[in-house]
Amino acid sequence: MTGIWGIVNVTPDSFSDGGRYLDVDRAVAHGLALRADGAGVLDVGGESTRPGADRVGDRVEQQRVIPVIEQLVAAGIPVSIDTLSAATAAAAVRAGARIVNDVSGGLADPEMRAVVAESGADYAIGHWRGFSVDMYANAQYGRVARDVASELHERMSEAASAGIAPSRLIVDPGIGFAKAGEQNWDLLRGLDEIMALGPRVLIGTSRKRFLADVLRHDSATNAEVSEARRDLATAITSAFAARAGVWAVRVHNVAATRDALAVAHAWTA
Ligand code: PMM
Repeated sequence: MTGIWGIVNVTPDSFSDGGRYLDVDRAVAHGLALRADGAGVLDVGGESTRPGADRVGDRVEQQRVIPVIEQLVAAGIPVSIDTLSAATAAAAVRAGARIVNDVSGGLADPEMRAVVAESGADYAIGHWRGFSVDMYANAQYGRVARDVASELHERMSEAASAGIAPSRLIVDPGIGFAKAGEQNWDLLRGLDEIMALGPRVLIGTSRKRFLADVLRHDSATNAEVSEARRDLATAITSAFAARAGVWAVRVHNVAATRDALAVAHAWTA
């Protein structure tokens, strides 16, 4: 059965829950609530990857995430650290994180693969073509799913060369990262090509702009698409992803996606 990663963003400016969980206690309480809702892993991040977001620096990032990770680990919860920084990944693993979630797949920080190899943590590698400020400039593809699969394959080889066992890898096609609007749907339609790579597949559609775009086109006004509607869209894409056989989905609203996965599972069981 497809697992659920619950998102704990400890940032003032992330996609959708930015600012709400900056306070350590509130972030921990939010993580515990997501765990109670059915999250198997809590993915803790201290730097937004939102298009156009600024980098924060290791010191601030670690001040945000380490105390939160320590408390969630103390509560017995499997934790992943969402970071582009090798230093933050190392500190997070020392604090008890079991998985390093690197949306850049090792491209952003030259030290990352060595740190992960040494740490013994599992390594989630995303498809990525550059930092948030200019990521849409890189959104050029022949065929999106094929190109993403082949670049992820390169990242897998680089990880293996750095001494990370293939069994520790998780691959993520990086929905929204250097992909504009319709390219995300092309990628999801071609998910089989990502599945064929071999490792466990993680996918994150939660509340992303390409979902809001679909809902906005269906509406008379151009108003902001509510969180509740984006969560419903996320639950639906998560159910389709489960049907395609993905190992886990990364979401903000764990309860909604848990329900969608239960229904998808009842259909396919
Ligand atoms: N997306 C975001 C952040 N981290 N990690 C993985 N593995 N996959 C993703 O798609 C992904 C990620 C951006 O979303 P957020 O700021 O709402 O968490």
